[in-house]
Amino acid sequence: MPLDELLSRIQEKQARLAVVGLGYVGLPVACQFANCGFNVLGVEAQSERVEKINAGHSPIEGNEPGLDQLVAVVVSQGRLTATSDYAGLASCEVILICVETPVDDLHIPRYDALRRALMDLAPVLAAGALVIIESTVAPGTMEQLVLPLLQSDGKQVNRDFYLGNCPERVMPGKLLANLKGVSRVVGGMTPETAGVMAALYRHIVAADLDLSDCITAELVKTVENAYRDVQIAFANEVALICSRAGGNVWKVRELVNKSPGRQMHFPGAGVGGHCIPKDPWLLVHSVRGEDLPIQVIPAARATNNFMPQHVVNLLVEALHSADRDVRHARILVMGYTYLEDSDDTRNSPSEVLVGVLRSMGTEVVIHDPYVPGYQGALLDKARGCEAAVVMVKHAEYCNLDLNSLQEALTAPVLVDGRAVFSPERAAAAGLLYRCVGVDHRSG
Ligand code: SAJ
Repeated sequence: MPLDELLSRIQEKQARLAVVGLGYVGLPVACQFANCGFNVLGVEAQSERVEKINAGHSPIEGNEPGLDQLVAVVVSQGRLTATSDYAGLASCEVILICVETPVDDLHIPRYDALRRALMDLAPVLAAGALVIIESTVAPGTMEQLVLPLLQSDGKQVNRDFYLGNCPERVMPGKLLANLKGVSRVVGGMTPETAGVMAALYRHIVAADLDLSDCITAELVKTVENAYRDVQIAFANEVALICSRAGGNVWKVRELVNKSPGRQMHFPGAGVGGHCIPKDPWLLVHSVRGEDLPIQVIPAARATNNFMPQHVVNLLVEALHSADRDVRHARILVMGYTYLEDSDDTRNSPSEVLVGVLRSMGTEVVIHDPYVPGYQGALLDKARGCEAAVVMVKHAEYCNLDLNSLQEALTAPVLVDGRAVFSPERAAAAGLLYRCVGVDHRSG
């Protein structure tokens, strides 16, 4: 099908869409296209997800406003159907690929899911179809991996099919809102393809659609998250400096940000989640092997990864000040998710902290209001513990009565990884208090 014919069918919402991968990226986008009038086929490897979606329910964990209702509506209207079978893609004219693209322990991208999706799609890809990669990939992946796999049986891009890259910018807890309200880079293998892609996304995106090419789209996505990681690492490094230089990084940050053009991020107990710890490595991978001094981005990852250990160090020193040995103590860890008021535990700094403490012989009790198995009355869990360590700034913790906590803890020590409390509030409650980025010796 010529591109202009596909454009018309997209504009009239006649084009049959497919979304491969119905996770926190694919499911919302499949629902939004279905909700605006397209017929959408969702292809998902996990059969239990397929069943749940076809029953009209969202399999996405956590609080995603409007998503469960939207799944019910579009499934009941017959506009969204989920399957594990790739054969149905043969009748689709636009195929969005939204599969995971993790990195391994050596920071090498693991494209198994992407490779499998492309190898299953290539043989059934309809003539004139448009393939759009929404997954975050290392710059250069479209040219070096995606294109060869789709052309593997002799098909030729821009003749037999069209190809583009439109990275997702979803954020957990705001999936549907962000999908509509956040701008997107629309990278086409040709400017004409980018134009057709923009016509498609215009149906569901109210924000800017910035037309570009694939390498730019790949770079923007990985750079925007590497930028955030470096900014957080800078704040964490300043916190480490303040903790020994007699300062309070939280006050320093507030005053630094009054200087025009400064926007110092928040230091803390570490950097978790599914995007920020991974995307900097995808960016760096694109120039692996080049003789370039790529230092800032890897160093930022190392600084952010150190922060859970820094919190352990604060705890060891505080317990020592209270004549306690952390190896024979019971410690309450407050917060196990990677982000406040979320239930998402992926790459959580708390997981690292708990592992370090347990390797030292410390008994660890975990509380998190959002994680099944760690819920319950905080003070009940605190009772009998020597110390409490705050790793996540859940709203529930902000209102905690520190006098009650002091009565429950036996040392009593409070280590604050997110400046939820203050030295003054803690001292008033009789707690021995340590906070990331605050030099407790400076009074
Ligand atoms: N964090 C800090 N200090 C900060 C900000 C975050 O320590 O100043 C920590 C958080 O505690 C968390 C981790 O970093 O452990 C990541 O937090 P995040 O706010 O970046 O949340 P994410 O991981 O959900 O990031 C997503 C990203 N969105 C996409 O990739 C589409 C990111 O680009 C967004 O900037 C971010 O959401 C957002 O702003 O909500």
